[in-house]
Amino acid sequence: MRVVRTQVGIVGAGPAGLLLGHLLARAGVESLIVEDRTRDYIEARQRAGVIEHPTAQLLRDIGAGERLDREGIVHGGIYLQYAGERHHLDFRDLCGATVTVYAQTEIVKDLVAARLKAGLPLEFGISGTAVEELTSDRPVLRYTAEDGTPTQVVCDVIAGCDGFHGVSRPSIPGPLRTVQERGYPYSWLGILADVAPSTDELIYAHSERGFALHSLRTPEISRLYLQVPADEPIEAWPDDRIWAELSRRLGVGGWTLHEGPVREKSITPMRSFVSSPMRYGRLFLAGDAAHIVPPTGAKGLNLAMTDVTVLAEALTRWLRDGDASLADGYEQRCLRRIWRATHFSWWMTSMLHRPLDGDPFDIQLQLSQLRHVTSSRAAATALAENYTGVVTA
Ligand code: RFL
Ligand code: PHB
Repeated sequence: MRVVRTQVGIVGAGPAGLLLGHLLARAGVESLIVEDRTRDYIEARQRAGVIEHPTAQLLRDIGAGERLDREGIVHGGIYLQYAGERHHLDFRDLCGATVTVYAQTEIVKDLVAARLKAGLPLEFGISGTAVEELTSDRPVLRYTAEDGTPTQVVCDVIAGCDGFHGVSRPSIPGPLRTVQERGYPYSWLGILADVAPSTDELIYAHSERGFALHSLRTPEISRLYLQVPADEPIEAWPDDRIWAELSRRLGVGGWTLHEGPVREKSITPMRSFVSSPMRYGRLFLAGDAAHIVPPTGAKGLNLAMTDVTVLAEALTRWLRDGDASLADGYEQRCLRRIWRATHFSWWMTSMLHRPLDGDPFDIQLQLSQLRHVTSSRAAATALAENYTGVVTA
């Protein structure tokens, strides 16, 4: 048995855990990050593609923005499409902000590289993670290291940054936890394709055949999504069916969708989920470990990053300066932003996805809302502020 001592034991090397480790190191607080997947796996896992203005700024401020500034693609708006017409929302004009297309995989690569370069502890491929003695002064993080060594990390605080399926949230006693959630009867089928994007900015399309999204990763790689029923098997979607369906849903007069080899495809269920408390004793939850939003508003990664920004400041005050007040107020400081993103993501999802029963009343409400957003400057500004993250909660 190996016994290690650190100030903050961080479970999970997703964007939340990696950024937290980075912020703590800058403030002189020690941490150890453990991850049950391999480095190759987390650096290739396809997820978010768009980051908010404040998130891009944060990465620059902490010295992790060099490649983001070189390779990130700044978008000044999005297209909203419905009833066969494509409308542009100009975020710069509406709220003076932009978003940046820079994939989560790249943020993870940058933060992993920075941590390893600084010689700070980050272990991949661990198993059997458990967080224990959470209400004592010395919570313990236990796991088996990649080489098979049973390990015990004695911490001042444990940060559960292990995503929706991690072990941290379920370690809070069930009777103390409350969950507020909403399920959706559809999923997203996502593809990554080796073909130049057929659009300069993202297209969110409402159509009679269901929702479709045209996003991108680089000038050579496109990322596209289709609404499919919640329990859809991926085998039902050979590549040519996916391209045909994308063309139908995204098609408007005079525009063509360029097709290319599909590099990867997967189906993601959609859920809104907010769990409370975000703290139990000396365990703090951040990011997807505490809350999930459907991807339609492009909020999840940004929310994870803002949680850990608040958490890093709170833990620094506590562990370095002896003042626990910010740690005590952690959840309260996060909740307004979490609920703003939860509302926005639910609203975008509800406005754009075809109801499974095709209820004409619901569809008319969606079309009315879309007409409103694309014709009223006030309504468009509300969307723009939420999407770019400059909204006040
Ligand atoms: P993550 O990224 O899930 O990281 C958690 C990490 O913990 C590890 N782990 C464990 N490690 C050790 N022991 C255990 N027992 C462990 N259990 C789990 C996991 O392997 C993993 O490495 O959570 P984090 O850091 O909170 O980050 C959250 C974001 O990943 C997520 O919110 C976003 O990807 C959501 N999202 C989007 N967000 C945006 O802001 N903009 C977008 O455009 C956007 N698009 C998306 C998305 C999510 C998607 N999917 C697949 C859910 C598009 C999609 C399709
Ligand atoms: C993505 O590029 O993966 C992406 C973009 C916007 C979203 C969701 C996902 O709303």
